[in-house]
Amino acid sequence: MHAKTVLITGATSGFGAATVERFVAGGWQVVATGRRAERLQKLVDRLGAEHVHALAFDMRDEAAMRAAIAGLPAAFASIDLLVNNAGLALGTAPAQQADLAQWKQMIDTNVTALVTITHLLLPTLIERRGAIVNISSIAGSYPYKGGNVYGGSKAFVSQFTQNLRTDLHGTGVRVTSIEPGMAETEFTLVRTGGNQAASDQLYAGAQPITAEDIAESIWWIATLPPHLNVNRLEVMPVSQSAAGLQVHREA
Ligand code: NDP
Ligand code: 8X3
Repeated sequence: MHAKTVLITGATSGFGAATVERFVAGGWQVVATGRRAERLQKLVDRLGAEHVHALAFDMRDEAAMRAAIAGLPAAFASIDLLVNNAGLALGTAPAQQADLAQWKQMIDTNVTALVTITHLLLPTLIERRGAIVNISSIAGSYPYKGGNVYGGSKAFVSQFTQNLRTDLHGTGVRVTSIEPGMAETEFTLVRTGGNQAASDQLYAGAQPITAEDIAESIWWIATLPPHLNVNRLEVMPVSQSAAGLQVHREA
């Protein structure tokens, strides 16, 4: 039996990098994507070029994405699983103070690029009765201050996942949305424009989800018997829970 192949977007850090490790450990072929080519190369050097193939491109560049996937060597070209993980939050300001360019970058990455690569790989995934795991977020279900477009983009990912599932009815393709809560990765560093102190402060004492926790969840979903589909998986650290509604009163 041939090894299965997974394409993981956003494999240069956090959930994506941990997922590369998990699937190589499980005997899969891995296509690892991201912008930071040197980080991808380190994965290839450590895990072996026979197991990991690096594709460095910006997810927002559709031509680069198409060229990279069209150029996959035969040993990595038959994708059984697409893990749509690349994504980001930018800024924590309320909508009325937010930067429009940051909003557009989140939509371009979290929404437009995700649907583009999904559309591109759907024929292969259908042919192989494969699977798609989309990394959404609790931010798509629970509003919080400063979540504005990030949360909106993740609500799209969650609903797109369920709509895909309906459209793919009868194809055997499995589709899952994973919706994690607070997880310690480079996420907050990126969101705050490189503020390590803010990142450390957010996670301090909270025992957040780890990248390995999410990688293990993806592995579990991918290796369930083929008649089972996890539609959505919401995961939080025990230290995190919903905090309710707010009321503004005129003075
Ligand atoms: P990281 O910042 O550690 O990883 C994000 C990954 O996305 C990086 O590999 C980055 O690669 C890639 N990426 C971002 N923009 C682009 C782009 N334009 N082109 C290609 N790749 C891109 O964060 P996480 O691991 O935490 O995030 C992974 C996913 O999980 C995201 O979708 C995020 O929204 C989601 N999530 C995170 C949570 C958390 O609390 N950490 C909770 C819930 C969901 P590079 O910069 O090299 O291009
Ligand atoms: C990341 C989780 O709660 O910081 O998607 O938005 S949260």
